[in-house]
Amino acid sequence: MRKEARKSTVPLVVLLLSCAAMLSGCTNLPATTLFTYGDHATRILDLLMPVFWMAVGVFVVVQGALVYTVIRFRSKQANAPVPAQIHGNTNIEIMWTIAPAIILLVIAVMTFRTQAANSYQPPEAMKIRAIGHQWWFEFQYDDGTIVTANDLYIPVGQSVQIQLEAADVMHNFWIPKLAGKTYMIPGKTNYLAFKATEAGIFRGFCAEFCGESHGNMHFRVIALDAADFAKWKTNFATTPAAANGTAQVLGLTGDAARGAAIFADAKKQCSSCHIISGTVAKGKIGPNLTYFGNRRTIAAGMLPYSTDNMAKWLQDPTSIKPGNLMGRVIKKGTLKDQEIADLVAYLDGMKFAVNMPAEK
Ligand code: HEC
Ligand SMILES: [Cu+2]
Repeated sequence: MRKEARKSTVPLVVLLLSCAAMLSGCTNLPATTLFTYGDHATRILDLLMPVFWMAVGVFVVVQGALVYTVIRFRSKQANAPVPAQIHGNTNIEIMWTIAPAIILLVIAVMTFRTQAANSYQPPEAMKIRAIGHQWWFEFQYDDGTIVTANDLYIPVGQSVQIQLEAADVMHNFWIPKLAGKTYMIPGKTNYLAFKATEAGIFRGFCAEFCGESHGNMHFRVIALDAADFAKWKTNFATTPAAANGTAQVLGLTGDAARGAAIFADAKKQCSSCHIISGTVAKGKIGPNLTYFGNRRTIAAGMLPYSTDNMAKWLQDPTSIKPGNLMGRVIKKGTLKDQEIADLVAYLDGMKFAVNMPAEK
């Protein structure tokens, strides 16, 4: 009796769960492709919807015919004889060859048009270089004068052309609400052009399995109104000009000054993997940490940005993000609590005001 009850509830639960999963696709979740704010993603959606409804039409016709046949021609008596077998009706064969061919042709034409529109590179687009690393994204503006990571700032209403590259293995650049997936391939450059139509913060993901922390390789696109974007760029370009990056030159005091000294200290190794503009830190293995205080997240979306989370990261990067390259050198206990507090004060202090739009 109990066994039977379980048998009948399992399919129901599965059905309800899959309905919930399907319906959740219809709400404006951070990673949905059904609510778009960029031309590239909108063109894909404009292809998806008609194809979806055509598929619904085919489903209804085929399943309708099947259900009708099953009910209309079911045998009403037990041990009925096998009915006459019909095979190779020429008219029907022609009909169900031509009808799908027409549907597929329509879909093919629509697909080629979308592909052509989405691969067009407007010559006036603002050029930004994006490099995929295990497991974070690097962004360069103006031939590398401005370099940041994991937060991609773009202007609203203007086409940007992302020049996609990879430093180690293949990655894939995807911003569900703004632009479709494009590969980042070592030794090859791909181009992706798109335009954000509204200010907002949008989620981005690596969409190609690229190793242990592939699932932890996220980024944010921060689309700012033209004036705010121009301000961001100007502010970023005016890094504290200090050839040797000493605390005095940077105008730092207290914890932050000590943090700057630790960061610059070759023995602590931060400077051999990270760059901070205007300082002695010139390492190219990890993300550029210039104006780190402006970041939205820590370690490519692993933790929301906060000084507490930064301390957690510095205590033991591996426990936060398995396999990450920093964890090979900075292990639990490498940094003392006071050193962590100093580094956090230093990194958090490097920021300027940005008119942040809402998460979308
Ligand atoms: C062996 C090279 C290496 C060393 C040494 C190193 N880091 Fe890192 N660091 C990295 C890499 C690689 C990442 C990116 C990890 C990821 O997201 O996968 C990173 C990430 C970070 C981040 C988060 C960056 C972001 O964009 O969210 C901070 C902050 C940071 N490191 C600070 C430090 C400090 C402070 C030190 C010195 C105590 C240090 N690192 C030493 C390689 C290193
Ligand atoms: Cu990746």
